[in-house]
Amino acid sequence: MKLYNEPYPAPNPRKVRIFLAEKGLSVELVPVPMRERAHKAPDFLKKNSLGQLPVLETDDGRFICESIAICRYIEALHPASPLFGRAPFEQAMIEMWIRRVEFRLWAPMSQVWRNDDPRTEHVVTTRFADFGAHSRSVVADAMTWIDRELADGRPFLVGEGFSMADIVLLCGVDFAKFVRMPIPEDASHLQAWHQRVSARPTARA
Ligand SMILES: N[C@@H](CCC(=O)N[C@@H](CS)C(=O)NCC(=O)O)C(=O)O
Repeated sequence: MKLYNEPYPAPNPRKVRIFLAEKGLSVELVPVPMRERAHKAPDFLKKNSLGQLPVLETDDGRFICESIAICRYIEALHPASPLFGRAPFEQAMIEMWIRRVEFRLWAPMSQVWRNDDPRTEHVVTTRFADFGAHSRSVVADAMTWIDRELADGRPFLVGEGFSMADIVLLCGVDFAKFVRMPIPEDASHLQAWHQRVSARPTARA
């Protein structure tokens, strides 16, 4: 398998790298330099027509796009130490939290990146500055809400075990900081969770 990759701070390939590291797996990483727009080159568009990273090339030469789909594929091939849960209820909770974090945090965060960050000005031609600025407060609200959810003292988003939901939240929170939206200072439960998951060696993947 090969992972078409862009290093940190790109948050989506990072999800897959952390997932692989948690599984103790390594795959060939193929650099696709986004600064050089390599992800929009005709050859790469044949792999992913949306021109986005990451993409996984399977051993038989097929391509999987979307970070969560890639991780689910790897989980199916390597089910030991499951990161998408074991029992049906746990699986449902992990799915629920992945979706909640994607919709509540990642979606507005992407809008800040696209509409209200000077580093994307040269590529995003139609920008809505007010929408971008407003999205900052939506991200802050999402972090405050997740902080309240974690106030029950559970160590991870879904109870006692680290899961894919934590990977999605970690990569989201770290990219939000890169876009100048750090965890609010009074969000102590989210801060503690962030320190806990960042201390895992796999967070550096
Ligand atoms: N939903 C996709 C999102 C992929 C994505 O947006 N990747 C970013 C890099 S972190 C990208 O390729 N951005 C360029 C673009 O959207 O044109 C996933 O989870 O893989």
